[in-house]
Amino acid sequence: MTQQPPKSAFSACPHDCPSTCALDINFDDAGRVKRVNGAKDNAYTAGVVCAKVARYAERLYHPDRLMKPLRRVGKKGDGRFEELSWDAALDLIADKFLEAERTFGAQSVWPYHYAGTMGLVQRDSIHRFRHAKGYSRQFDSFCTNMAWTGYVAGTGKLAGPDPREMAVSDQIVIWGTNPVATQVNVMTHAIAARKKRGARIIVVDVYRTETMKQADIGLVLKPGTDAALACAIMHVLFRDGFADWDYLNKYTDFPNELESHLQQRTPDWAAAITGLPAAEIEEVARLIGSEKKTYFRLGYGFTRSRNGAVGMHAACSIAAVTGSWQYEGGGAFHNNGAIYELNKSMIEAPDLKDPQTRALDQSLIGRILTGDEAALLDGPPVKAMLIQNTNPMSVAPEQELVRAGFAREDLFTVVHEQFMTETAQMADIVLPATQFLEHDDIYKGGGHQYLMLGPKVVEAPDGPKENIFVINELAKRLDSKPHPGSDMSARDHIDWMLRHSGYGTLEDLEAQKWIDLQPDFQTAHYVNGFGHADGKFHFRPDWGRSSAPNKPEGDPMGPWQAMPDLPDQWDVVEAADVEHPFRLVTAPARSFLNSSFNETEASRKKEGRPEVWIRPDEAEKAGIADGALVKMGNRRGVVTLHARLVDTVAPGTVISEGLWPNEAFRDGKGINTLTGAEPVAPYGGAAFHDTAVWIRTAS
Ligand SMILES: Nc1nc2c(c(=O)[nH]1)N[C@H]1C(S)=C(S)[C@@H](COP(=O)(O)OP(=O)(O)OC[C@H]3O[C@@H](n4cnc5c(=O)[nH]c(N)nc54)[C@H](O)[C@@H]3O)O[C@H]1N2
Ligand SMILES: Nc1nc2c(c(=O)[nH]1)N[C@H]1C(S)=C(S)[C@@H](COP(=O)(O)OP(=O)(O)OC[C@H]3O[C@@H](n4cnc5c(=O)[nH]c(N)nc54)[C@H](O)[C@@H]3O)O[C@H]1N2
Ligand code: SF4
Ligand SMILES: [Mo]
Repeated sequence: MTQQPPKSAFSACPHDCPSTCALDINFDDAGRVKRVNGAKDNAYTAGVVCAKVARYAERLYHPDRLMKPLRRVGKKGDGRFEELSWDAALDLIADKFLEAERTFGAQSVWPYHYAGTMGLVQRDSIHRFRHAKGYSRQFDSFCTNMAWTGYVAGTGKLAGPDPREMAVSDQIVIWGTNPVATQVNVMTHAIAARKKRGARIIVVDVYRTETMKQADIGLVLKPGTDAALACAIMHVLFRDGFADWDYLNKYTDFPNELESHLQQRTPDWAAAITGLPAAEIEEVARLIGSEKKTYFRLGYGFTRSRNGAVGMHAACSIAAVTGSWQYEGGGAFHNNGAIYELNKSMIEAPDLKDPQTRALDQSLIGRILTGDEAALLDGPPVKAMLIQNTNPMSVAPEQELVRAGFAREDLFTVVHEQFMTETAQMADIVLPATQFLEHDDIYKGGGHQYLMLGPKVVEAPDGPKENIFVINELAKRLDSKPHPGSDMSARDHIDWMLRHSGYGTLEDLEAQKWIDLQPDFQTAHYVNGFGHADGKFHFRPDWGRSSAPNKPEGDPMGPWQAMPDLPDQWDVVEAADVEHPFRLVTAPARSFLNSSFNETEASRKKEGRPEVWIRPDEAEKAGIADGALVKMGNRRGVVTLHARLVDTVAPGTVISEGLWPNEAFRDGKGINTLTGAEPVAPYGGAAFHDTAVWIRTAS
């Protein structure tokens, strides 16, 4: 009797998105994945996923998927490869890594990874590999540093009110995030609150996004001025009697100092900085003051600036002034990272980690590969790399340097990938990777509170292998320090981690699909005190000494000593000047996820072409016509793309949505040619939305 293929199966979305949706995978009669839906029985996903994942079959069965290991035969980057067997590829990689180690020391090998999959096993096993060999470590700085640091500076902990409570709020402030594009489920719960309770939705962004179009009130401010807005809002709250003094006295550190400090931070003061009318600031402050059940949903976007940590901390402070933390449907949420408390020691092998080994900053990859001694932390050059789950030739800042670095003939690069990305094109060896439906893993939601199983639901084609296979096979060939985790399958790892974290077993999770780890109300709302030792919310952060989750060992970075003591506008952004009159924000595109999905036809069609959006009055002054091909540049480089005139952008600001393939640009250079990599204070991070540029019609 032949077995009938299943009609559906559950999984979890592996992509780098706070929503981490619970998925319901539908198959056709031949057992091929057909349509991906959101799981209806998961309270956060609530049956909704984004369009790009709904049509996952396009990515899974894409004709351009990598299927065989490849070896470079042409010059670096010219795209000529020949096939070789897995064994031959792994042996060759081992030879080259050992050679680099012999000649330049183990730290000349730099395993480099990021969050193309958020699976804890497939993403993080690379740490076990690096620690077992003493290879260079990586300081993660692409994404979360300023946001997490700023939030934790206030709360003392990276966790907040149950994200589903948005649905019982009377007012939701969506600040510096564009959830319609970047985390669709926020909208599900916000719209539910509006439908059921008439909740008001307020959105703060630097242009009129799709999210703002759905809001009752939209504030379009200049990039990097969020702290000024937050300060003026708090000024009004104190001035007009909206501050909850009982709460402030019990739960916060320096409320009186904050009140007097804010006396000069009037709506007029903020209007001049943000470009918002003072009356609009007054009105929003009054609404926030009069509605106790105000839920602040604070995103990443507004923290991708040189003053981003300060901006996050200031926005987060508003909820402490009104005391909205006390109420169901109130408080400020950013990410729930701290609630999971997982024992990942079998995956990551921290016992093998040597703290003396350097941790190279992932955003500085361009400088590192081109031999910048400061970026190399005065250690040996990087001679060999294993890259998994990331596409630095597109997503990393300072692309001119990144390109020059990867073009080095003396750099041996291995890229384990699903597609022939720009980074894979620069590789010496390309290894084909499975997609999430073809391997087992486990995921935690940043924007919610579930720990979720993402089991393998289809067989991989012959060729692609999962990350942990590459990690464990290389460990064997490289004479690594032994570690029990290096002989375990993904399922073994999941089971071990669950058991050692007090969350049952893999078998239990297979039956349950996910575990709801939402702390109780008292904990999530900090009713028993905030996460700092004194139990208070800190208006006066210990910048430079605080225990931010991304805090590296060693000293804080950037001009951290100049950070303001109390919430304030901090003028350290890359300001416009006569040569660079515009401020560029490289916001995400709805149909791409970072550089993922930019290989799918449907996503490219929806997005159109690489563009820069400019206000008509400002374009006219610069002599730029709607639809014109323009050059946009600064000291880091120049890109060529089309201009579109829109009146929905903040003054002096231009927007370029999405990480398009580099080849979609006229001169083959992607948007990160223009962005800078220097670490933001106090714990690093790349200021992707903080770039001064000039724009001219291309001749
Ligand atoms: N469709 C899609 N979804 C994604 C991604 C994607 O690329 N595409 N990326 C994923 C990843 S890795 C992450 S980390 C999350 C991030 O998701 P978000 O938290 O939404 O952060 P960003 O995507 O960086 O930017 C969000 C918004 O911030 C705005 N912004 C930029 N500068 C400022 C500012 O100074 N002030 C204010 N108020 N707003 C500002 C931008 O215009 C943008 O609309 O999204 C994930 N989801
Ligand atoms: N200009 C600009 N640049 C940005 C941003 C921005 O807003 N503007 N956002 C930044 C942010 S927030 C982030 S997080 C980074 C993200 O940057 P990346 O982490 O590089 O994310 P992706 O571009 O999605 O690339 C992930 C790659 O991993 C591959 N992949 C997926 N799953 C697997 C797997 O299981 N195994 C292997 N081996 N490979 C896999 C995918 O095919 C894809 O090519 O980009 C940053 N860059
Ligand atoms: S919204 Fe985010 S988590 Fe959900 S399916 Fe889309 S990419 Fe995945
Ligand atoms: Mo990110």
